[in-house]
Amino acid sequence: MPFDSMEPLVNKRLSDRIFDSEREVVLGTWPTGADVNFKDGVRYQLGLPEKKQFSAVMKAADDAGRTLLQPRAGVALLQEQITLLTDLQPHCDVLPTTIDAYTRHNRYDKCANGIARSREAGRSLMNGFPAVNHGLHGCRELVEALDKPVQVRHGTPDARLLAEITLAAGFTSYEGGGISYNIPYAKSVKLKDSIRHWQYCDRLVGRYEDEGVHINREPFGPLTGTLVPPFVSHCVMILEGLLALEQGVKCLTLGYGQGGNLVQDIAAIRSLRELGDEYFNAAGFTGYQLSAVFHQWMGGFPDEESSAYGVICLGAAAASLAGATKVIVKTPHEAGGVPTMAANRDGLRATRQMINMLGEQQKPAGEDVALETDMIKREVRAVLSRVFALGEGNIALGTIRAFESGVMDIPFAPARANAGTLMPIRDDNGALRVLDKGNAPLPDDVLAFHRDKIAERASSEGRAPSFQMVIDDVNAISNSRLIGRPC
Ligand code: 8ZB
Repeated sequence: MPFDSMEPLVNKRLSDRIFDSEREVVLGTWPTGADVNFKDGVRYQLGLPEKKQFSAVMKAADDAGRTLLQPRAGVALLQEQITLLTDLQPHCDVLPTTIDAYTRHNRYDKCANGIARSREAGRSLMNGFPAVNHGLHGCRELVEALDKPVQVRHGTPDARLLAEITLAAGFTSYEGGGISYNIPYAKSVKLKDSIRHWQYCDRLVGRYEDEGVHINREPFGPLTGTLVPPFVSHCVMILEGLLALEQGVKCLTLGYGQGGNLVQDIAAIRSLRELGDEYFNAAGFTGYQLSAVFHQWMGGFPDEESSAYGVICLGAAAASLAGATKVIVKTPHEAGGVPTMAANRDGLRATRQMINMLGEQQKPAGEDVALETDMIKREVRAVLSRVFALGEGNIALGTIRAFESGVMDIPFAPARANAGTLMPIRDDNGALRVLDKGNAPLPDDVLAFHRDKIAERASSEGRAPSFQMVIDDVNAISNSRLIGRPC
């Protein structure tokens, strides 16, 4: 039986019976699904050398206190994708394959057309690699051609077929989650459906774990990339982590998108790791592997390449000082669209220079970092305790109810399921604060702290905090500033 969206959603491991019958339907949704053979996938994965296994490479980096570099990269055709990743490989530590937008919407018919037109044009006319259409054999050829671990990076609410094909082909990490790949990416996909489809993806990873194959899973931390306060994304990361662990996932990388204030960014990565362990252990999970990924600035970029390098380098510095396991690197073409290989390489080189210069220095650990870490933790605990209460023991249901009521609220997200009443703003140091809490259940003293910080900025700018100030903040980094000050 396929998943019936009338069934209640529970946070329970999918039974073999349900998973196996659903799998038949999933593999039947496009002809390339027929090539997937789980046993062969396990055999291939078990034969991969450690240097091509995401989980092993991430663990070694964390053990050594190193920050790994990863670009984003995806083009329409297989040979071009092989060339692109082969060229980027010497400049990074772990590889991506960025999936195109048609695949993200399960429009494999449109992908077929995009591939054909790209062949005719002799260049990529798609914004990523259509892995489902290239199928198991194409994806396997890609993995075979490379010497480093490869991750699937996308933005797909229903990523079940994509997971089946890419994991069986030898990809060793899979990005996304039922919240983080719905609310910021889709307008009208029901949260109940995306969470359920991601339970399938997580259970598939759990099936590989049952066979001794460690597949890394990475919830998408930056969400909308637009002034997202750390507590908002941390709540999503922890909920998706708990949902994944329940399905048998054992290797998790929680993410965070750079905010821009160095102290808050360092505190964000520290609190993310500590809160992850706190909540996962409290739920009874042990023996998992936890790491942290820092995304260089995900909001608007300056047009000028030299200015973009400034943004890239601050992100590199923050990732290193925060002790992130991995940094996802932007390019000097960010304002313009999909980057060329050369732009991608240059973003990696700039980042490498910063990481090499900062990596061996002691991490700042002053009282300001401790204060921000504590603040984020208190915010997360306040929101999550309400989510758990709403779910009455079922965090999947709690998550849906939390979005319905605005207890969880992601700034600037397109989804109808998102309240959109929580309004973020920068303070006088550029740290992200809450101007309007919407329905987020933040404690009074925490809100007073936010209010005081915002008042400092209002006074130094001689204007009252307002929606205009928020808009100015949204545009500030594109205009070569951090805080949206009046001119
Ligand atoms: C949510 C992620 C957005 C970021 C980059 C964008 C942006 C998207 C590709 C890509 C290289 C691609 N991105 N698609 N970068 N190749 N096919 O992801 O530029 O930074």
